[in-house]
Amino acid sequence: MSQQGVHYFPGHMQKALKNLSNFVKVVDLIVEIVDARAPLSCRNPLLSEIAPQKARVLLLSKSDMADEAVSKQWVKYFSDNGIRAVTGNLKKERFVNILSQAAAPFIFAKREKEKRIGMKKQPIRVMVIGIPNVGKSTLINNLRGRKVAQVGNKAGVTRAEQWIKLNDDFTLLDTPGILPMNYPNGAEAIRLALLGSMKEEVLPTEELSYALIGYLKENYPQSLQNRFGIADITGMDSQIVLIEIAKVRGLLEGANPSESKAAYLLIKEFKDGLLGRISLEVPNA
Ligand SMILES: Nc1nc2c(ncn2[C@@H]2O[C@H](COP(=O)(O)OP(=O)(O)OP(=O)(O)O)[C@@H](O)[C@H]2O)c(=O)[nH]1
Ligand SMILES: [Mg+2]
Repeated sequence: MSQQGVHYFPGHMQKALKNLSNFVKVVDLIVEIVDARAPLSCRNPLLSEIAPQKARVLLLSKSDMADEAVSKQWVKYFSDNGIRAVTGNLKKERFVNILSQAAAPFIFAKREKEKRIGMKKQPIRVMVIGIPNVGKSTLINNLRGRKVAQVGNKAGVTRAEQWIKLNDDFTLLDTPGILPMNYPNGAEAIRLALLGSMKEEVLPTEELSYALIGYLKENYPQSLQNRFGIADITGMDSQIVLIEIAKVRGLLEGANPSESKAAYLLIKEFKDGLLGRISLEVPNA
């Protein structure tokens, strides 16, 4: 996965970044969400470096779609680098306890201080940040126990910040996804496009599908067996793989198998997690 650089920074992200630097002043804890399938590529330096003095938890979302063994390696990798990291499925597991546990020392310190200065109990303010489509709003809904924030499997669903009161201990801030302005490393941009964190128009679907097939060939050669009946793609030309997919699914252009329709379908099935548990990067790769 190495292509030329990509420049992409929509106007609403510029505004969101400016807002963030104001909000960050009033929050106690930052939850930075990254997709477990490519956690390093998902870390936006504009966000990772914001307010380094504030307490932070790195949450690797979508564990149900990632390669379990690789996710374990990632959690260890971040812990080894002094970053508190947890992984999970935001649609299934209850995260309230994880949040309470992560925030326990801050709650304690805050309550002590309030007592000392005779102040009324204030909730811990938690800001949820990350690039688009990693599950920020899903986490908010998960914690709240019902749908209070809009979610969707595409980039840019949340457009404005929103405070949500959870209970006496927590208030949450949902924020719009923000990407770095430049991707000098095209491979990172490809990963983010495959995760649905970049708008589909930014990178052409066929280019993406070639990158994905190339990666699967080396790392998950049997991943197309279940959905498309292609037993092993090792040694297969990427174009042939697309033609096979087109044949199996009856995707035609005129009388011929359509490579572009197959590319679109393959990417969609990957994004929906239908190809199985696949991670797009491993630590120190
Ligand atoms: N399978 C799975 N899907 C998830 C998980 N977390 C979130 N999703 C899905 O991922 C998509 C994006 O979730 P959102 O919560 O809208 O993401 P966001 O980070 O708020 O995105 P923006 O508002 O666009 O920045 C939705 O289709 C969610 O249902 C998870 O842990 N597992
Ligand atoms: Mg959102």
